[in-house]
Amino acid sequence: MLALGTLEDLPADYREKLTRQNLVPLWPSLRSVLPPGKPALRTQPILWSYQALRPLLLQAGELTPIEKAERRVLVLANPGHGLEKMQASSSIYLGMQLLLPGEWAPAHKHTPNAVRMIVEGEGAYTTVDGEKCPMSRGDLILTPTGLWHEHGHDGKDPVVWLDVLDLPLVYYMEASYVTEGKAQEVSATMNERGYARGGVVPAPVFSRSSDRRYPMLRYAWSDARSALLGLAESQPGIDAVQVAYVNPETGGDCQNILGFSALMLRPGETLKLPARSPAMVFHLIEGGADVEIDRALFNLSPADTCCAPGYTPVTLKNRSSEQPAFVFIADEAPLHKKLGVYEVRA
Ligand code: GTQ
Repeated sequence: MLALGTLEDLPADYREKLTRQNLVPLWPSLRSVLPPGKPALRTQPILWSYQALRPLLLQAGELTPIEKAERRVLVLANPGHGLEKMQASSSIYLGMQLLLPGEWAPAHKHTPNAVRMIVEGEGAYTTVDGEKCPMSRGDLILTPTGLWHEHGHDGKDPVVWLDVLDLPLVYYMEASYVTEGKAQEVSATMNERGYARGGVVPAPVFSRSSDRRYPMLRYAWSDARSALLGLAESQPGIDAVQVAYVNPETGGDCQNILGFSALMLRPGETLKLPARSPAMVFHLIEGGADVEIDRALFNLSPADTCCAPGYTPVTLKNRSSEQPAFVFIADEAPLHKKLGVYEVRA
């Protein structure tokens, strides 16, 4: 590829004239905005150890009352983007949130989509659009764009969950904002029970519940886990024991921008994922797994979280030859597919 002219090749007075007119020559920057063959990836493979972050999160509980935080979160930031950007990847934000017994994180709604993957503790709940969603380890709770949500805690021990938002993208779009609200009236709880059996959906004769853009807000881990075990048993030849969190009315991705799935690594299994354009996040729910991303090798213990840049092959390995390992995955695939830039490389 031909070397192009640089800024320094241009006379200083010409450059000043361009600047005064808010003009920029393309050719000195062409190779950096359109690098050959593969994007320049800012996202680095990074591991966030739960054992290392947990004491710091609990300390935040002592240092900062909930009223002074609104959301008491330590952000899992990727140094490749600069920590202050609070990004795990170009479009994924990750945060570990702590709620102590009796605390309440007040109602608001915002344009970015969020999900929560519950990490530890019992007795907390998120109320989303009037639906009370109890939290237990491994449950996935959606708070899609524009829906009111607040968090409460009636239990005895600290509750921690992983927030996954498309905030970096929505912020970049200059479309990120919040609206504060009053405590919601609870009008439903665990609507997802109507979807607990695959293949049948609520269909009352007088109204179709598919009118709701987000019919399912809570995905119980007990259901996802038993679906994975059932899949492994019924289809022993399957490439990957993986289930996607979908909108049960449409079968499509449960949210518009980020995709979510759960993966079971069978005892002794090594799974090679092809290089795909979207960045990915792996959070270990149960078991022990090694994740190889480029030249990085991470040994994940339960509640550890790591991220992989796009266009990079990833190998996941179950460390146990006796027990399955369970991994929660978030990725940018729905975004890439909608925008037409999705790629899988052999
Ligand atoms: O719980 O609503 O990690 O609004 C960041 C922004 C959590 C939340 C985050 C939020 C929330």
